[in-house]
Amino acid sequence: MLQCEPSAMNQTDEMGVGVSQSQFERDGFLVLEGHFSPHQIDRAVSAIRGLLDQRPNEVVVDSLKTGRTTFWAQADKREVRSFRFNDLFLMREEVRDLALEPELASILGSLLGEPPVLFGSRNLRKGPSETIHIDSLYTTPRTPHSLIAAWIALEDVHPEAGPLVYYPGSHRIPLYRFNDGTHHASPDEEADWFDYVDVQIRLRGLRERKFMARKGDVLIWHADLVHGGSPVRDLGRTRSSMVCHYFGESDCRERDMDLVAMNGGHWLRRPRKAVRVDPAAFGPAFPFPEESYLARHPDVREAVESGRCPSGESHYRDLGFGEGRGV
Ligand SMILES: O=C(O)CCC(=O)C(=O)O
Ligand SMILES: [Fe+2]
Repeated sequence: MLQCEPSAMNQTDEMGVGVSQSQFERDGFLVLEGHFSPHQIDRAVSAIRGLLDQRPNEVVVDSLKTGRTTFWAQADKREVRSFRFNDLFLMREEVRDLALEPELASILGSLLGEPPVLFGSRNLRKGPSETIHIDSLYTTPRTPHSLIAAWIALEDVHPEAGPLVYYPGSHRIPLYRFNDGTHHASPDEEADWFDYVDVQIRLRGLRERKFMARKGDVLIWHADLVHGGSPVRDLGRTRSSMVCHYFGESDCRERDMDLVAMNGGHWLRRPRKAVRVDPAAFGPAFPFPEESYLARHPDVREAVESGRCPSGESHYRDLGFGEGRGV
């Protein structure tokens, strides 16, 4: 069900996508209240739990405590709440069934003006206490604005559990230009971006809003909407959620990406996120992912095939790790 802002509603078309679209253009977000039934959510959650219990080698996590990216199979599983689980959509169709559920895919398609391509998903059991940002700072789409996100509540959100916060209308703040001339964040200028946005928010009188979601609710936001995870006040509370990011189809076609059609949209078949761990992490219990390393680094494959290098693993140990390559 589409929930419109009271001012955007009228008696004839309060549920119409046309109205929601104008609300999205005006405010940069859209709430779909009760979009998923408890059964739909539980099905995905139990598939995810099953996957994580198996600890397969391809699941990659980011630590919320240290920011380090590593393999879930090598992480401390008692700390399950302290990790962000990347791209489970690549491994489980139940995750794709939520992210590209037909009605959601159709709404995302209307807002983007073309079919959505699911390229990333992140699952969290806890609020990430993330500072405010816009997604296009880090994942800068080829065509400006051709990026959209959907945040799905996998349980009711408690006010002390670090609800997602966002600033309605902030997507209209002109994009900040970094010293290299792009809109892509450069790490040593992030503080400048923050100062710029802080001033813009105050000048425009924009106000923070919290997404007090119920299980099954969805918040869709624009590539340039300012948002983040508010601080978790009660560390014992979970805030189970899944956030999905989508590009517009044409940008992906231009880059010749491998798209799999689904429900009027697509998901991107791509390698899992790269990991840079000490070569000592690999051994009999966790073999080096030879094939994915060679696929990620065609120059290494070429060196192995021509006999200049014995294997991808030896390349990583002797050179690749030092060169900052990912596995
Ligand atoms: O879940 C959150 O609190 C924030 C997630 C987010 O900003 C993102 O994944 O883009
Ligand atoms: Fe974000």
